[in-house]
Amino acid sequence: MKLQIFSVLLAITAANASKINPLHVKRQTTSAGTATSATVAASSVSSSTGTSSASSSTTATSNGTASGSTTAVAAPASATWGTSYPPLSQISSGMPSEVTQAVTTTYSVGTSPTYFSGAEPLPTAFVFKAADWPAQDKLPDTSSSEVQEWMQELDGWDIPDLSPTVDGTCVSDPSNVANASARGWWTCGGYTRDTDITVCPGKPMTWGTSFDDGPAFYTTKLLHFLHDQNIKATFFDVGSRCIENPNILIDEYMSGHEIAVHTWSHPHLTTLTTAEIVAELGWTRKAIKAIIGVTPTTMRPPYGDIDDRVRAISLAMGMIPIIWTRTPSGVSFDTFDWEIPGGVVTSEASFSQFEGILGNASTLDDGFIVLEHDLYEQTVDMAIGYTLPAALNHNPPFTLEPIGQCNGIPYTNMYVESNLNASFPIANGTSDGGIDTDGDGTGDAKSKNGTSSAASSSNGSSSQHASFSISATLLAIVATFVVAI
Ligand SMILES: *[C@@H]1O[C@H](CO)[C@@H](O)[C@H](O)[C@H]1NC(C)=O
Ligand SMILES: *[C@@H]1O[C@H](CO)[C@@H](O)[C@H](O)[C@H]1NC(C)=O
Ligand SMILES: *[C@@H]1O[C@H](CO)[C@@H](O)[C@H](O)[C@H]1NC(C)=O
Ligand SMILES: *[C@@H]1O[C@H](CO)[C@@H](O)[C@H](O)[C@H]1NC(C)=O
Ligand SMILES: *[C@@H]1O[C@H](CO)[C@@H](O)[C@H](O)[C@H]1NC(C)=O
Ligand SMILES: *[C@@H]1O[C@H](CO)[C@@H](O)[C@H](O)[C@H]1NC(C)=O
Ligand SMILES: CC(=O)N[C@H]1CO[C@H](CO)[C@@H](O)[C@@H]1O
Repeated sequence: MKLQIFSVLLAITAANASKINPLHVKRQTTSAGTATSATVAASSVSSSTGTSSASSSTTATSNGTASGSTTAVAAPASATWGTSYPPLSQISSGMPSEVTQAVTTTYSVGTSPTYFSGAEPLPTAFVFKAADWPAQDKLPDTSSSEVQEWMQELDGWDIPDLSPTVDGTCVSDPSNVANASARGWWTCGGYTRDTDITVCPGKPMTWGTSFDDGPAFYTTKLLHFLHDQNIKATFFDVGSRCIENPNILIDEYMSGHEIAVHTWSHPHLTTLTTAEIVAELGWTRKAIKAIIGVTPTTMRPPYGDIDDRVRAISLAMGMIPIIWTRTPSGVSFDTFDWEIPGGVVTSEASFSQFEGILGNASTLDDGFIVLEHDLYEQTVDMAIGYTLPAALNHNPPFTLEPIGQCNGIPYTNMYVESNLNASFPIANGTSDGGIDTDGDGTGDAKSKNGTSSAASSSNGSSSQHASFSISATLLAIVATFVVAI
């Protein structure tokens, strides 16, 4: 609780002081359409109007396709890339940007990862064609044939008929907040279900390490650091970023990091219709498959915004939701690193938050999961310079593992193509043999033979959000800002 109040105060103060819009708008617009620029002003606040995402969507130019190979022409590697970082006090919204570096390792088409068996070879080099994909950083059209096809994956599932939340936050939605426990809404009260992954069970002092919102320009800096330290992590990748930076996604995957889905345009999923949620997850899954040849079996809802409807949709599509740890006393393991680039939280405050997380983590019987990001230079510098070293140098030290691994999920199960476990990600139960995802005490049916065994229709919540727009999202985000996730 203290943690939340602290961040709320910080957020209010900073938002009032600077009139800077929240990061989450910027976070999905900064890199869109600027893929050709070697140096990126990670803190260009001018994009915070929320309109640039729309205009930039046609300019994504990530091809990176040297013939027969999947590697872009790399800038010469600097000796300090991944090892140098600014003093803590200089990690801020206005910090000068370091020149970015492309991936330096070439992975030929047809190469397979060597760290697990049954891995698919890398597919034909990804070539971005605008016509193949929805506009970046916008809700994909739900009437496309792709989305209609993916909707059929919900057949046989008991998708709870919950109306979308107002904006995915607690402040503007009193009636859904009152029902938050019943609908298993994590955002307001931290409600989880047994199907959620939120810790590393039975592995105290183990940090299930992850980074959200890439692959992006400074991800390569983080990858260098992780490589040097022999750390593997889980990357929750945004579809709009994947098609922009395919070689960075390949580098993540081939380097032994786990790849998971983090939606196409980073919305609050509980606000969306069922078809919109399917579209957000489906297009991201498709982008990852197109680039690295495998389909993730795990996902993270942006902002942790999940309820029983989002859960059931995600599981029906074969993806287990992963959030981050919240202690019984309500301390959410969010570093607020994502608020540094917008000038809302200082690097010192974020790091102090992280030290509190490590302190709390030391008392837990389970390992833990923390929210951190690789989208911005600031967040990468915080990771390589401060948070990761703090955990490694802690006495006693923490063990850092990817989240699947710390949950006993082998690499093979992290991807549909190599997964041989019929009960994973969820048992194909009969009408009462599945796992209870909605908390009603009965199993939620999944009929893999295509026969719908559940009563509810697969497209139950189809009321159209016809008026959904970027500006509506922006307003929602501004409204939420004080409720920091
Ligand atoms: C993408 O490919 C086109 C055509 O081959 C080329 O003109 C353009 O420079 C490439 N962009 C990048 C970022 O590689
Ligand atoms: C509250 O949640 C329950 C369980 O998901 C649901 O059946 C019910 O319709 C919800 N009530 C309201 C008012 O949203
Ligand atoms: C847990 O986190 C809270 C909030 O950051 C902090 O006040 C508290 O000191 C932490 N507990 C430990 C044992 O570090
Ligand atoms: C298959 O997955 C289920 C569900 O996660 C798990 O309980 C079981 O141990 C797995 N079996 C094997 C052989 O890995
Ligand atoms: C398909 O699965 C359902 C539920 O599990 C079952 O009732 C039905 O008999 C199955 N149909 C076929 C053709 O196997
Ligand atoms: C949605 O439901 C309607 C009416 O039940 C049905 O006609 C339609 O085919 C369904 N669409 C999908 C994608 O399942
Ligand atoms: C739990 C359950 O019903 N598992 C079934 C999943 O499907 C396979 C193949 O159809 C069955 O053999 C399992 O019994």
